Amino acid sequence: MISILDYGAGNVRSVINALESVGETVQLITSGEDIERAERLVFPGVGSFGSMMNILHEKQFAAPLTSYLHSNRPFLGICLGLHALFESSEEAPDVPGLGIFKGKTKRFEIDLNVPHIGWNGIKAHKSSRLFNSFGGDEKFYFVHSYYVQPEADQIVLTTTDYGHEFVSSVTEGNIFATQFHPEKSGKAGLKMLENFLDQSREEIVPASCPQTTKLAKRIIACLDVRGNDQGDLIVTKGDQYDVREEGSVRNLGKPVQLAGQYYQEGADEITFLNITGFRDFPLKDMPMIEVLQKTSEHVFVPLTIGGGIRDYRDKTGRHYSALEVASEYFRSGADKISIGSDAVLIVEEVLKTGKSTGLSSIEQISRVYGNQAVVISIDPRRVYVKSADQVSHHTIKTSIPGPNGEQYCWYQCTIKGGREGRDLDAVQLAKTCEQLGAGEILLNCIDKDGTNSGFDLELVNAVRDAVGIPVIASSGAGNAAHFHEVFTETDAEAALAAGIFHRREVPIDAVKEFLRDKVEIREI
Ligand code: 1PR
Repeated sequence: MISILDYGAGNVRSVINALESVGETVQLITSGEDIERAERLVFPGVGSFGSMMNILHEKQFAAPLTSYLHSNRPFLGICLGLHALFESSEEAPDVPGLGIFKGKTKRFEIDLNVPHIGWNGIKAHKSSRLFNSFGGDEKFYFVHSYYVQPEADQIVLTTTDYGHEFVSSVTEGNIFATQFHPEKSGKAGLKMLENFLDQSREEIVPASCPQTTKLAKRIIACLDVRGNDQGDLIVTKGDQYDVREEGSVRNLGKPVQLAGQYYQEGADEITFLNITGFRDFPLKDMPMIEVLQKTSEHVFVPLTIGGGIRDYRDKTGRHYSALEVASEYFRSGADKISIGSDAVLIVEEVLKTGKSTGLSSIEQISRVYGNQAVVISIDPRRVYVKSADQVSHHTIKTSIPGPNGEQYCWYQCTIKGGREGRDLDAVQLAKTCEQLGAGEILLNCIDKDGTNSGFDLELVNAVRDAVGIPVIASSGAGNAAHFHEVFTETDAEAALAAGIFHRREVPIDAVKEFLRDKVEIREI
């Protein structure tokens, strides 16, 4: 039996699922007495430091948690569950931490993108049972903007490099705490959880940790999901967003089963897009919630869900906020939500009024769940112009001239799955969303979608250069070399594909095989 400290934010479901998958029985902590009684405790922190500490105090968890930690019973802190152990955090300078360890949590000030999102390695500083059966080249999933700076070197278990070397896990006695998420780190993460649970395992130092760890480029499998004409939820795939073939919605498989298959083949993340979410209210019928719940039971890499995340009023007049919709998704196993149409409308309003309200879906969700949890899915389409000054939008000189020989184009944002073009360009959208609190850009391209002709490198470079948050290149992958191309000719952090994976033309492991020794990737 293991107890999980659920203070109400983020994706506790993933941690429960991961622990259950390695054979553990899980109990949720609901009171201070539960903490006092716990024999083993996992504290998965998600969200922001200040709100986490406030909730710990409000729920009267802080004092029993502190005494639990002083009792040397087994403890595993994850992410904010690591930060909580220190004295303070730059994320909320006026809010003290638990102060179990001397030191503080600092924000990355580096030339690289922040948050640090993705799979990175670890360098062991001492022996531990957590490393049992590890070779040293395993990668783990990180997603954070802050890192801990302990005063005592003796507690450092691992460090990782991102801009500079930082402490990625600490240990003292039976306390372990990791910056990375073992529950989202595939087989290596599950193995680490098993090692934590089994106190009899031998302490080792992995044979060969890297001298410098490197963040891997991520390969993401995307599942566009919708109901077909018979009402079944299926994975479909469009050609330039048209998902119908001879009048019927193309059916490429079942969402939960395909997600499981892609996880086994080495997908670094799975994204579900409910492509008719703009017209259906996601909390009315719950199929996507069920898809997430089932998927997160056996897929231990990050899950993103998009489609229909916006404020909504139902027929009875009841108002649902985008935050409520997102919260339901997080509770069901999502790590990130992606916002498409609503982001366009929000940015249009911000540009029109010159200010943000603080109430938009992007702002509200990122405030509660952290920037890293908010992905903006952009569905742009090329619009050719004769000269750059013909429009007020961000134009590029293109190497792919338009139908009338035009040398310039801009990327028009669309809403409702490409059905409606707006007077807003993708670069402006991405920049404004970053300012509002988005943590990542999922950059689709309607012209390239389903064409197998490669990613739109010009689009990726234009958006990549404009923002400091990670960019996922999407649309057009037709072979493994296209992934190599997008990773070497742009600075995209991740590449997403759908059709080639669904049609088994190029499985994910074949993409990784091709990239091996050319581009930093995660091996499974
Ligand atoms: O607007 O917040 O409700 O979100 C709706 C979401 O659904 C958006 O993220 C939007 O991108 C997506 N979407 C809507 N309609 C479609 C469609 O295809 N008819 N799919 C759609 C978007 C694009 C990618 C695709 C890549 C890779 N699909 O997700 O997977 O282009 O494809 P490829 O590798 O086969 O080229 P909201």
